[in-house]
Amino acid sequence: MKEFAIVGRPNSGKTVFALNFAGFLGCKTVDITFRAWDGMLNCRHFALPEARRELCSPVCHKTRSVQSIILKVPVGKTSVSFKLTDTCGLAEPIHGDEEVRRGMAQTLSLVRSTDFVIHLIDAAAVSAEVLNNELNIDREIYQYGVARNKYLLLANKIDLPLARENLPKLTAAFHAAAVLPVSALHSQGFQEVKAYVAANV
Ligand SMILES: Nc1nc2c(ncn2[C@@H]2O[C@H](COP(=O)(O)OP(=O)(O)OP(=O)(O)O)[C@@H](O)[C@H]2O)c(=O)[nH]1
Ligand SMILES: [Mg+2]
Repeated sequence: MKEFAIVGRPNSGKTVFALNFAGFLGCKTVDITFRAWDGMLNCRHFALPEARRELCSPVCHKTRSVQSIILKVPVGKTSVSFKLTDTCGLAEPIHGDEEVRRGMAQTLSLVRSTDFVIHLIDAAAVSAEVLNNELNIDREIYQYGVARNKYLLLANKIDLPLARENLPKLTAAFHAAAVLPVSALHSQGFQEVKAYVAANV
């Protein structure tokens, strides 16, 4: 089964995307497997609204380890299972909290082993740094993803006017990648994401 890893900065909307995409694919409930940095597994069953309440937050680094959901996407006359894995957000500074540092290391390790990278950027929060500095974490994920080929960039929070304003700058700066505008919160642009997933499962 192919794995699709959702990566990006803290607060870019990864967990909202994972849960609402599961809803878009027809799930009312999800079984989430949490894998701690030391390999400890824990599986929990959630109704989607409950998962959103418990796992999403405007406070950075809400997600601190990988959490996976098995989903199905229609392909032709059949449907194919895939693993959608949400991750601890990546950022440049060495974080003061050991759990976050371990979570980020786990994300970096997953980026190397996963079949496909879905990179979320908060399009309402793009700075000159994100657009131009090659040492910026978003540009590093982009360079790595483009080189590996199995990579999709989602310009998230496109429901916000600032995000729509920034979109042309983002697509120009990340021109070697497919950039899809989405609103994880409102499930906008999900049909296009689904087509990408179906083409790569
Ligand atoms: N307006 C808007 N807000 C969004 C969207 N997607 C996510 N958010 C908000 O952004 C905040 C962060 O969302 P999360 O999904 O928890 O972000 P994350 O990337 O998982 O963050 P970490 O777990 O901390 O790495 C929440 O307050 C969400 O409601 C979107 O498409 N539009
Ligand atoms: Mg999260």
